Amino acid sequence: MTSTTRKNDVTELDAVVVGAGFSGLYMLHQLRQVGFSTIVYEAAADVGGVWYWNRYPGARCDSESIYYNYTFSEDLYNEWTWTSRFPGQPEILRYLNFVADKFELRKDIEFRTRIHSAQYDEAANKWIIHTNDNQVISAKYFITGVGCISTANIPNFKGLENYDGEWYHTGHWPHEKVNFHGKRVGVIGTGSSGVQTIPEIAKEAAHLTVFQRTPQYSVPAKNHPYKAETVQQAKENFHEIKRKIRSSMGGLPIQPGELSALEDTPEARHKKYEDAWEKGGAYLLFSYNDLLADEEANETVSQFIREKIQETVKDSEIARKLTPSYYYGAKRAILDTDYFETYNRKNVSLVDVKQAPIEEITKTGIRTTNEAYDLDAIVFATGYDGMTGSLFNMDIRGKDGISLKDKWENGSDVHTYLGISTAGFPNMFMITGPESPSVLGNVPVAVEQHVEWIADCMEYLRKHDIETIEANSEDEIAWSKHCRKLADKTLYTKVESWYNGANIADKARGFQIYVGGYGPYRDICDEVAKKEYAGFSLASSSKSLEWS
Ligand code: NA7
Repeated sequence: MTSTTRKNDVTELDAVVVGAGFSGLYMLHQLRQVGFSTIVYEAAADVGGVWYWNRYPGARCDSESIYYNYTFSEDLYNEWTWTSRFPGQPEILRYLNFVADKFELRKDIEFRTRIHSAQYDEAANKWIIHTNDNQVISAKYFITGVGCISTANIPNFKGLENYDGEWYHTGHWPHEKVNFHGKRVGVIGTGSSGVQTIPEIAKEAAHLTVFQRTPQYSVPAKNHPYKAETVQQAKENFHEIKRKIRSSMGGLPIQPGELSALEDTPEARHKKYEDAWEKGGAYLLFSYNDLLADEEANETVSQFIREKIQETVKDSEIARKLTPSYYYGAKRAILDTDYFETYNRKNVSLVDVKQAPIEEITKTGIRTTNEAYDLDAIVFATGYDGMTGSLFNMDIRGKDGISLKDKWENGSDVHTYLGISTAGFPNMFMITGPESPSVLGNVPVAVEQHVEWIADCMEYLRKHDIETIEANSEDEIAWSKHCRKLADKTLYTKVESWYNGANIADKARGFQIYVGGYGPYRDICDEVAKKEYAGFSLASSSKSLEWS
């Protein structure tokens, strides 16, 4: 157990970490290794982060199992054996429990404890942290591992409180099995969660009505059980895999093709797309080097998927409603198992709520501007308040009592330095914060890079008797500008998505992700560390040092 001290009912620590998902678990392990007293505070009853909460039928990761894990420990990699190409939620949760057990992490995690405020006390150079159960903690470092998509978005539909049926959000699914047998079920939302759960619910429900606002491009995952030799081979190639995914663009050992989609003949291009489609997974988007940058190139792959939808869905009117027109991949690319096929079932219907919006949740179901639908259960697959939502859920205040929410103008003016820290909030680090590459790839790889960088930084500060580290305002403005400049060269900013806050009514729009790739971003962070934390102000108790 971490050696904590208590003074006047205040727990004193070196570091407080928020969240016991991939980020918090590894952060705790790393800080323990180098001797910082650390406690993780977690609102859930156990480890897992989003994988603790996302228990909906069909919940599965879109990254391949053998890459969707930690690579900091070869022993861990060898001891765990994934069973299928894309891991389901129960298996990922078992993995994270295995990690917690192996490294005895639970003894330094306080479960069922939500941090509701963290305020920097400048005179003491400490973060004063309050929890929902009235604990007060004083820590030198405040580290958030809250994930980028963990605060559920339940749209403010009129009348939900009057609804007599059951309702669920995919991101807060009950632990016990929800029984849809013989029931009329409505699913609102066709993002990743909707696309994964719709085929599963359709198998059980008497009737399923899908309420779709924006149609999705989705590619078959082609999930299958792993052969023993595939996993064995991965274990034997651990170092190679680790090296490749850490230096790759998206945390997977796949790099975008070398050609532009427009350099190939239509026949060659079609063959390439067909091959990628057959392989399943992320290959399609990686077929060429400009599918996310060039409108014309993107149209070739978008059209390819549109044709697949029309071939799969038998009813041409339903196929038309399911066919998207925006740029494939600019909204989060999705993998599925039998999503479009599900619309051929007799017990499934599709309602276009862009054309006829939901007006009200009534006592008996959902009423759109066109029609009323009686439902025994409603599933909100309506996503998350992404990127900033979970940070804003805590009242985080830096120097002079300025809140993070105010500094970032409620999300409309986010500035960070490297997505790890923000000026005015000394000794605070964000794991996969806004303006880091975070969600644009295989997230555990991004998590490990941030955790290792932060732990190294803290060791450096301790070794050099440095008391505070704080991002310089001008450097974070330059970083934000750099992020936006890169993003503006892509199609991400030309489509409405949760990446830019457009999924939530009244949320400020802004694309807050570094699109330059995991590997290049790692090099930038390493260079900053090598230059003794260039872009940060470092202060010992007696003197202040500045590099920029
Ligand atoms: P997403 O991808 O944000 O999807 C949410 C879905 O809910 C999407 O289809 C939304 O339509 C729809 N939505 C949201 N609000 C409404 C309202 N008010 N009315 C109708 N439909 C609505 O969340 P997921 O949980 O599926 O996936 C999140 C991420 O988790 C995913 O990208 C992976 O990274 C893992 P919209 O498209 O905004 O028009």
